[in-house]
Amino acid sequence: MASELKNLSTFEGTEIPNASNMKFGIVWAEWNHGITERLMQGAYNTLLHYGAKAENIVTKTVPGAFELTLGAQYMAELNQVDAVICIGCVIQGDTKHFDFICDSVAHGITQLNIKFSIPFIFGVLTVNTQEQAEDRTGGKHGNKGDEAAVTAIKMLGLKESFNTNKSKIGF
Ligand code: DLZ
Repeated sequence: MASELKNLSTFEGTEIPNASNMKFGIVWAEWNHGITERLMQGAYNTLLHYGAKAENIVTKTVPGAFELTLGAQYMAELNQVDAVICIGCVIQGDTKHFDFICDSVAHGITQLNIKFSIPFIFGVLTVNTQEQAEDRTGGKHGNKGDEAAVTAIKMLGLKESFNTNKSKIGF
């Protein structure tokens, strides 16, 4: 994620593979809908921008960030996607809910990466204020949905690079 002084959504100096033969799932949370919809749109449009076909992008909603893990698992099991982008926004409140939800979804998505061996991207804002969320959904820090999409494409490019450079001595 971008630091306070950086907008990583410009992708300067990075090579981004063509996504025309890649299939993506986007699972996004309904909580903080105004924010998550912008993240989802950013991710969706960025996938198209790098060549993904609309028919190869499946989107589904879940109630809140806590449900992203299971929603993403369903997406991987039932939709034969190459990568899943998980989108949510958790805003700090007065209780400990924030910590439990953030820990749970970060841990859950990490486990999915390992279990399925496909990229599950952590496109979840964990912010203190609504303003910080706005800054990261088309504001001064870009759109983190765009970054999540580029991360998914890059991880699939990485996977493909291993397929095309297989060891000649059989490992
Ligand atoms: C309950 C809750 C709270 C307090 N805050 C958020 C939030 O900021 N962002 C979010 O995506 N979801 C929140 N939720 C809902 C939980 O993620 C979950 O949907 C419920 O606890 C039901 O399991």
